[in-house]
Amino acid sequence: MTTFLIILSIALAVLAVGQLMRVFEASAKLKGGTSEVPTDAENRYQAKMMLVFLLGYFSFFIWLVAKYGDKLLPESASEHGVHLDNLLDFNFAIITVVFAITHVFLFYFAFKYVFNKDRKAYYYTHSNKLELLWTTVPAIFLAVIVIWGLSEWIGITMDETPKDAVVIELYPKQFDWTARYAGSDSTLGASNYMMISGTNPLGVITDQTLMARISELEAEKAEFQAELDAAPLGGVKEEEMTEKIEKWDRILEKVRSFKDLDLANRSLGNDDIIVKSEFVIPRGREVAFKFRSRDVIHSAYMPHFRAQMNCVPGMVTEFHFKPTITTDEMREKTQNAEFDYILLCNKICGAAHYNMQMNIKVVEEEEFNKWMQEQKTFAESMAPADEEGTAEVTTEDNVISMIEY
Ligand SMILES: [Cu+2]
Repeated sequence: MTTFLIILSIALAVLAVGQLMRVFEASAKLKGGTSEVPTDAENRYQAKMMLVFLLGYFSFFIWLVAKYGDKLLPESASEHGVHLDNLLDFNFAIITVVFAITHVFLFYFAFKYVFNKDRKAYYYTHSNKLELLWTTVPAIFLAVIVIWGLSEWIGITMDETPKDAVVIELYPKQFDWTARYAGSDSTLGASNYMMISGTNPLGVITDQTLMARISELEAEKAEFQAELDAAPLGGVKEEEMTEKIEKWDRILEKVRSFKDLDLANRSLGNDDIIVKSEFVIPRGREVAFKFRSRDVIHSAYMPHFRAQMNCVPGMVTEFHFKPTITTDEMREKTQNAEFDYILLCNKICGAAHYNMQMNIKVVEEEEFNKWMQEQKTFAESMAPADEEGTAEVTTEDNVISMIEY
């Protein structure tokens, strides 16, 4: 309501000023005193106002930079982030210099060359030298910016990741994130969205999940079959159930084909570590991120690390970076005991998009290794609650007999 009233008052004020101007013009015409051509005094007054505006404009600009200049981005906490900040500063420097020069000229010349009936304008049409100058100089600056930016981009997306990198998959869905560590073998286990179930939110393919998924799909199909058998012939229900069964057959066929992954591949996921709500990364070691998406396009944004990547359904995107400041150090630097690094979704992906975030904790390497040891591996977390110890890994024979019964 307040906003509406403010907008209404502004609109009315603009209207009132417009009407006043018309009254003023009409009365001036009646008096017959003013002409359309301004007098010399009026011109000199306008010229001086140009200088006043120039000063006010720049004072305001300097005040803005002084007051809000540090509000752009928090301190960078990754190695390449510092380079990116330098690149951004380089851009700002160019923009500021050009902005200052052009605007000083614009308003100062309006003042200096105020109308004078004894002066004739210099007729000047073309200069090859000038053309060359204002084409080449910006071209050189643009080339520097593009090559600089591109080399940073290649550095975090295409350069080979070091062997000792921590490999983490970030898996978004509407509306949360799940992180999966590659575990001791540094390789993420195979995965597929058709494998996703209540206990396997990322669809990781291991012998155990494959068996479970197949029997789950079989059971669901049997349920649909029972409903189909009970449905009256020719009804909507019959059509619906037939379609469902056909769909389930297609999924089953695909899921069964995962047995073609060799045994080694089906065991890669066993040591993976899946965490929610917060993930931990070590300072000073390269972290290689891989992104998938379960539903729509999301975007993994980690502002403190100057990193952002789209997460696209059906493909894997990736980048890697090296964190340089631990969470504890950052808390000290920012004088904020509650500071946390954060992963945000930066693509408006639906109603609860705003809530799609995950804390990131940067710790020293020893602490990271200790934390990793404390986490349950995927195989352990899949073990039924009534069974003690690690999950039993099924042999290939068992899987195949399950699949081909
Ligand atoms: Cu999202």
